[in-house]
Amino acid sequence: MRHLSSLLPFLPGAALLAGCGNASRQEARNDQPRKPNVIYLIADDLGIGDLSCYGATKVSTPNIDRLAGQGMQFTNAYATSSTSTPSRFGLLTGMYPWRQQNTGIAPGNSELIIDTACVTMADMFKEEGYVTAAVGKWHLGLGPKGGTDFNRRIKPNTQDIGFDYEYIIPATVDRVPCVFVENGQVVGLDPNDPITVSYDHKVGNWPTGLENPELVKMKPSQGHNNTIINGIPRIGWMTGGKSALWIDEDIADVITDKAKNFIVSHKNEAFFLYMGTQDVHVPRVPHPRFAGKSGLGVRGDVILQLDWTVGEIMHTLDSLGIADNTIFVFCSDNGPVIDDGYQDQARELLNGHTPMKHYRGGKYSAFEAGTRIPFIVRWPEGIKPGKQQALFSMIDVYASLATLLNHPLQAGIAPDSRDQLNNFLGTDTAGCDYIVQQNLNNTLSIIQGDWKYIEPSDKPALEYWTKTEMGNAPKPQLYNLSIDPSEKSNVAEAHPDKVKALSMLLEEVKES
Ligand code: NG6
Ligand code: CA
Repeated sequence: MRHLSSLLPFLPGAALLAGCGNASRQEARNDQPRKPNVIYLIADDLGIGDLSCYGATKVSTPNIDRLAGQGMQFTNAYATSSTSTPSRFGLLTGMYPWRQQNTGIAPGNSELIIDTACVTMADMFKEEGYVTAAVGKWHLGLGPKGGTDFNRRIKPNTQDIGFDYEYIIPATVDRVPCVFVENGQVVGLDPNDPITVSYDHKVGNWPTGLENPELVKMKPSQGHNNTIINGIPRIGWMTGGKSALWIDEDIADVITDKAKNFIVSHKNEAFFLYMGTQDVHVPRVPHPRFAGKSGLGVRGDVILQLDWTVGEIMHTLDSLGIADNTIFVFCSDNGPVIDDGYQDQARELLNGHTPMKHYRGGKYSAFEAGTRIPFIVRWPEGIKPGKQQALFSMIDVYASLATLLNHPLQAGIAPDSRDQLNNFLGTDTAGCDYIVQQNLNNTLSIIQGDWKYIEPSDKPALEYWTKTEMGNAPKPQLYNLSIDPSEKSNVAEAHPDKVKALSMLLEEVKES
């Protein structure tokens, strides 16, 4: 383990002094150097318009608002990708997901798609002496090539890529198997009732949404008609593992509890907690204490549930007296979607709520609502509260935190992640030179300054199920986001030089 004194220059006293001018506080810190804890909480499919701190008026998120009020709230932050698996892959590996095959939306029995030889962000924290955990939605696969065997200790798991502890939902809550995995073992599994999972054909004789629609309590609108678990038809077929099945209403409570327990158990050590909530992904199943509380139907209710989760984590930090020295990042993995496959009345009950704000597209899309995300960083000891309007991408979190920890990244590690520490802390308002995003069809776009270029694509203009505008078009697209944030007018023909410069820059990034 490194000597703590080597971290001193990286506790951002210098950056802070300019902001708050509190020299005595800084000296006090220097007397007791401690590595900051890091909590990275990634919500699922949460839109930039879903939080009151980002202007939502139909739903109130007081805990996330408090986090934003006490931290740096980004208004121009992006995920690398408009779906979950690639977005999370980019964050944890620091490599653009489109550089690797098999980084699309992973089935529930996918192999671990991060190579165990890869030095992940969690590995970096471990090397720095942190204790690390992954809790909640995972969606990066588990087990060897050929798929996951849920009936024995699953290897490799997150513990082979830098996490000391895991308590995870293997994929998404709409994909089988509907079980938690703790340190490689399915929680509560009866060995006499082994689990079988398939994504190509029916296994076992449990009812499916297709054959027994009368048994479902939440009807599908698209897909989602395979095995019924807890009255909800899922993607994929499973049988067995009855005693291990989760209860959808309790998932937020279970994973919040696991996260809190991890924090409490490691309050005296530096820790890194990566937490993925299932909220607000479909199926949206709030606990009864949130059901009906938002007035916007279940989608609104699970936003309240998510806000509660954030509040619970914050209260835990407060009660342990460790909030000041904890970097708490809150964001979404991709943009919002309203009907994502179940008839949950999300659209009918919107009541004027705008998850996408005024941005075009949504989850899956190359347009802004696909990847523009809420992004908040609170660190009372290191960040003066404010709004950060600079361009920022999640791909840069890894290298930025490496700089914070004074952790050298060897060549080839986190290859696409750039040090944007001052951007991350809000002291550099110039932001990154450019950022690159990916849609569901691997169409790439690049933003530099006010300009956004979307490369030509022959893929469909609308996503098949959700009818989301994908941003795919056979001709190059160019938008000036400063005057046209809703990407209404493609000005590529009027600015051939811009198109050329940005397409060349994008090609350079691809080839680098
Ligand atoms: C889609 C699913 C959608 C969701 C998504 C993954 C259908 C019709 N749609 O294929 O419901 O599960 O995959 O979402 O099956 S993500 O946020 O995890 O990337
Ligand atoms: Ca997602």
